[in-house]
Amino acid sequence: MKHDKVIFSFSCLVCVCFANPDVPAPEQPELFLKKLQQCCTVFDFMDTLSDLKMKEYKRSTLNELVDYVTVSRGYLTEQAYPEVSHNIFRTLPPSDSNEFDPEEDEPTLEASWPHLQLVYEFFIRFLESQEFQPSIAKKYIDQKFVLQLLELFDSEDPRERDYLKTVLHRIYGKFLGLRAFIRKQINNIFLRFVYETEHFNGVAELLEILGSIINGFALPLKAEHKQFLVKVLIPLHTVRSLSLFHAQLAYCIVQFLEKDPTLTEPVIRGLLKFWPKTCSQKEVMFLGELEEILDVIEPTQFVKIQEPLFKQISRCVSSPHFQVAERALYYWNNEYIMSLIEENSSVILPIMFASLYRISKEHWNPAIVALVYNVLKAFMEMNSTLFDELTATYKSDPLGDAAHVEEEVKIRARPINLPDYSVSPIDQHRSICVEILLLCSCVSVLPGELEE
Ligand SMILES: *[C@@H]1O[C@H](CO)[C@@H](O)[C@H](O)[C@H]1NC(C)=O
Ligand SMILES: CC(=O)N[C@H]1CO[C@H](CO)[C@@H](O)[C@@H]1O
Repeated sequence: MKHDKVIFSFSCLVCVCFANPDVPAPEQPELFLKKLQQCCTVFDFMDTLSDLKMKEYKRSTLNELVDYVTVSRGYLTEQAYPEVSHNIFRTLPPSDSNEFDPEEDEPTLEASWPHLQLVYEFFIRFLESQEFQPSIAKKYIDQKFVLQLLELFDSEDPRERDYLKTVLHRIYGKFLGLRAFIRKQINNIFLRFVYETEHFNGVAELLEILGSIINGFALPLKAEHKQFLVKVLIPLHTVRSLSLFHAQLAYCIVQFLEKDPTLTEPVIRGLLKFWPKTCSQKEVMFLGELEEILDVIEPTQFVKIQEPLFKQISRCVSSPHFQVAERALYYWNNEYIMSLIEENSSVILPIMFASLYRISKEHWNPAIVALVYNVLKAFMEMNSTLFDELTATYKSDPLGDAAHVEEEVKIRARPINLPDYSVSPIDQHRSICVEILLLCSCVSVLPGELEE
């Protein structure tokens, strides 16, 4: 709740410039300042019965201020940006349970939200105002301000994090001198998150901002950015709560690879290195991300990584977990991946064949067996000579009559209703793209060149 006060103690002073156009000019700044001062009173929202009238009064005043800052023009003079040295942000309330698990527990919602939301709203409009001058405001919106802002991303309240995301994005867009600092601090938050705490609520939001930042990186990429990819983004995959930010993380990774395809090999090797050993849910996420990467991979890069990659895919196909096997087999429904496999079938078939053959004979799940027959059929059509050679190696196989694999494939491969991946990471991914575009749309500096 102190936070409220903070942004206000800042904006009070900064925004004397915006005033009610209906009031004669000399009185405007005074009136505006008065209203802002009124709003600096902070109420106790934990006590739901106290000060009801005053709370409502403050809410409507905040609303008025939001309107002022949106429509007023022509009052932003240098005197309106006086020195503010103490922008003390509130400290976040301690979590109800010490062991807040964002995957399981309900977040603690911010009690003062009816006011806090308007404070954020006001601040964003202020930053977006045509008359806002970064060169003056940078005295107040400085590194310390950014540090405090970043700390608030740990808020349990997703509504607050959503506003913070917009605030930070606007600041990144307008304050060129703070960009390197912001990236460095996000870098630090992530490293602490991966290697020390495994706890920070705003990882997904920070990744979304990064997604749009990466979009604007200039080529060739700086060593610093590549390091961030390899040393920070890839290790983020090891965190237990990956599901909470995986879609945003995959988006950032793909952004990097679209910028610079030569990073494909280190990225895929990194994913293979951190491949989940015991968590099938995470394995499905990795497979989803790999498919997104394969969707944009260049054939020259694919060739470099195909062997270790398909060894892993072959292991996934043989997984006793139905969803893992199914997700891996689903790749054969992707036309671009099929074309990559086909060009290098002499490498990939021998890697995959043993698993597929074994599953066709002994997997417990008929749906998986059916998918496998389809994959075998595709392989047979790609290169029947090679296929025959491979089946021949199973001549003396105790599991069954290898001589008839081919006939069996012809009989048993048939159209299958493919699993519904409508809530797959790819779709999530699309909605993130939309979010990021929205995030960028209001700032003329974005999403173009974001280097300082
Ligand atoms: C099919 O596989 C055989 C044996 O590995 C190979 O010699 C031949 O070039 C392949 N054919 C095509 C079209 O790739
Ligand atoms: C061993 C092999 O077949 N390599 C081929 C893989 O595909 C690329 C084109 O994408 C060819 O250039 C390689 O010869």
